[in-house]
Amino acid sequence: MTTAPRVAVVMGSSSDLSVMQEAADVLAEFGVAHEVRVISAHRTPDDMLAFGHQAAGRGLKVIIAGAGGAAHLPGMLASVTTLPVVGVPVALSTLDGLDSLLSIVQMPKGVPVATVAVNGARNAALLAIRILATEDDTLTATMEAYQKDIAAAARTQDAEVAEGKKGVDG
Ligand code: RP5
Repeated sequence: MTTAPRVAVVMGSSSDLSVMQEAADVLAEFGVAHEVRVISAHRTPDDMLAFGHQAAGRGLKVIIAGAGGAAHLPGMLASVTTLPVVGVPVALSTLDGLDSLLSIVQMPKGVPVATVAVNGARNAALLAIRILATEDDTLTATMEAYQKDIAAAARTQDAEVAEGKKGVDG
């Protein structure tokens, strides 16, 4: 039996996958059932609207939406669902992702998209997991363990730099 996805990772093009795969990888690490889809606000607008309208009814709890350039996918999904939408601005080969960032973050009042950093797919997944963890004690415990791990890694860096084991040359 397959578990119904709780998070959807959607993107405007398969060219976004190199960035968005990290979100899927983090969800897998945390054992969160998810689906990964390519749905374009501009090329398949009817599919996008159908996906957004059906998302909550299908049992999804959070949508992570990544897009680049004229990045309308996260905002348009947010306009047709009550689910939280986390937007990932994907950097294209021009403009360094600033175009994507501004397209996603500058939403009008009433239609929120929680926008992470340019190419910030990892944090998008971690935010989705935190949202799920508010009603899932197991996920909360896994998140606490993850936070301890990154704290330990930072303290290791501190010790290495303080002891002079690591300099600017690595
Ligand atoms: C956006 O256009 C996609 O999210 C992608 O970041 C960008 C370019 O898409 P391709 O032309 O590479 O398919 O809608």
